[in-house]
Amino acid sequence: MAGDERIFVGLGGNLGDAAAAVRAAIASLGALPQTMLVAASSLYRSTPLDADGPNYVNAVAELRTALEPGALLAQLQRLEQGFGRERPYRHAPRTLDLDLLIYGQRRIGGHVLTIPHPRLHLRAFVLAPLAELAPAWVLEDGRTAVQALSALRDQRIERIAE
Ligand code: A4P
Ligand code: MG
Repeated sequence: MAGDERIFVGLGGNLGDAAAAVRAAIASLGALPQTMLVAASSLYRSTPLDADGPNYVNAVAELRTALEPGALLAQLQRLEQGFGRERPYRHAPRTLDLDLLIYGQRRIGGHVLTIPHPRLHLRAFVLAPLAELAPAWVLEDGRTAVQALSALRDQRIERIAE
């Protein structure tokens, strides 16, 4: 049913009960057509980076899916809408943001979809949950997720207790 590439989706939110939205969205990812939820990271609380508003709740989910990248992105955007996402301006506070971080070894360059996500290696709120699920995953610059995370100690992020 689902494909055999490892796929990672980043989740984030900083409006309303963001932890509840992220947990519900993880469950919704597992219910997408031709898709299986392989694993979900812990939830993390993080200070907004290049953005304003309340602290974020972030997490990463690993999927397997038969959906091609463009079709998966469309499903992620549909889920964002379902969670009441509005887009008044770039990096505005949001109930739920879903980013397609990694789709196996695929590299896609484009405005509508860039894979791997171009900013993932700069963000502790992505790398900490990713490192839980795939510590040895090698990023485009040759570093592992754990190595890239260790260079970002100045970014404030903490794991939320279960
Ligand atoms: N797009 C291109 N590639 C992708 C991809 N790999 N995954 C396009 C998802 N979308 C991708 O996204 C804008 C456009 O990016 C989409 O139309 C899609 O076609 P958006 O979700 O509408 O807007 P955005 O999230 O405000 O912008 P962007 O550029 O995706 O922002 P980022 O880089 O995701 O940053 N701080 C903390 N602590 N935690 C956060 O989660 N998030 C952001 C958003 C900033 N600061 C944060 C956090
Ligand atoms: Mg986004």
